[in-house]
Amino acid sequence: MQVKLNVIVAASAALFAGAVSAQDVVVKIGHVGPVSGPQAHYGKDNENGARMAIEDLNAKGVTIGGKKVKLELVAEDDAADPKQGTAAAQKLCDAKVAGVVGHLNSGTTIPASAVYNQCGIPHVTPSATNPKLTTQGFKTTFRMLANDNALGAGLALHAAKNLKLKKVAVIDDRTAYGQGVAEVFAKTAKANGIEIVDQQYTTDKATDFMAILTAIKAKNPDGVFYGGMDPQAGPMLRQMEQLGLANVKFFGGDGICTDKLTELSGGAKTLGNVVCAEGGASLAKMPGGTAWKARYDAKYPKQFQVYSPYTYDATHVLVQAMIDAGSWDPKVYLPKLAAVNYKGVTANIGFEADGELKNPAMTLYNYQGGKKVPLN
Ligand code: ABU
Repeated sequence: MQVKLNVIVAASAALFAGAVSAQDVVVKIGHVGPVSGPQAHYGKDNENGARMAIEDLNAKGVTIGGKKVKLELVAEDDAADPKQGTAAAQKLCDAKVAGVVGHLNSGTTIPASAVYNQCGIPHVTPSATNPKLTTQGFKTTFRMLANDNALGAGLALHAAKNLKLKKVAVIDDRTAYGQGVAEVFAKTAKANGIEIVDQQYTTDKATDFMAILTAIKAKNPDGVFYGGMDPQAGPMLRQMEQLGLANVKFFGGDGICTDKLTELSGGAKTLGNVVCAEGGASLAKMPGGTAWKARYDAKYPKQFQVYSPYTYDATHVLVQAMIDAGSWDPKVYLPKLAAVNYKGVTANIGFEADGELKNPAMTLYNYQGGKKVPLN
């Protein structure tokens, strides 16, 4: 049955890649994220993390059920588009990969999760944070970090309790992630005495925010929350500076919390007003973060964004479950994945019954001199 699932006897591959012996079997692991379009920098970073894990595991040698296996990454691009996301998921099902790391966006991961559930292949998202993902009852879905209930609420509490803000405007990009995290922020902010003075909407393709920022300026807020990604947050920060919103705090979830935000905000001083939240520990506080990041930077200079440590760990977690089960057949190793206890670079990883990470951390950041700095 395993041969039918996902294994290619590698005799023919060995003709092309001398490193593989005729006895090795190839176990395919999928990765999906946007490696084209405005979010390609996130997707490439994620794919790099998964590729690095595969290379490390192959270099160390992996034996599953007494067979020496060669892991192979099958990388797909969904361009952050829900339709392309489900098409990529179906392609990976058809290719009979053993498991999938992905997708990156909530808007692609939620519909793709139904495809993986249907074909019985586990997927582990390193970055999609919309809480709905794990409420669908799919036993094949797992998440590597805290969700937007933690991120939106953590930012709102910081705004209310630590920064003592009174009036905040909310913008979101109408994606599953942007809308969801903005809703949690607004609800928690209101419950903690902050008035939401305006609510505006944009898209994950927009670059001109002058009209909505002008409307917001008229409401005189002391903070703006943006639910969305950095290709919009960067220009938004520049345009806030142009409009004289220079002293307004700017909040966002993990989607804006990238190294690239510095470049995309083009030297705007408003970058210094940003507070963003990520659903894990800072690299310095991760069990293996600092050493791992040094190796990543040597391999992929200037490509680090946010989630590659999580794709690295997600790949290891899938393979660990296969080793524990002695099989790469998803039906056989899925219970081991649900019960996994793996010491990763990012955390000690185990999953709740719904696929959420057990005991996720959360870190707030700001930008000091253009560098992202953890606040806790
Ligand atoms: N977590 C922010 C970026 C990915 C997403 O959830 O859409």
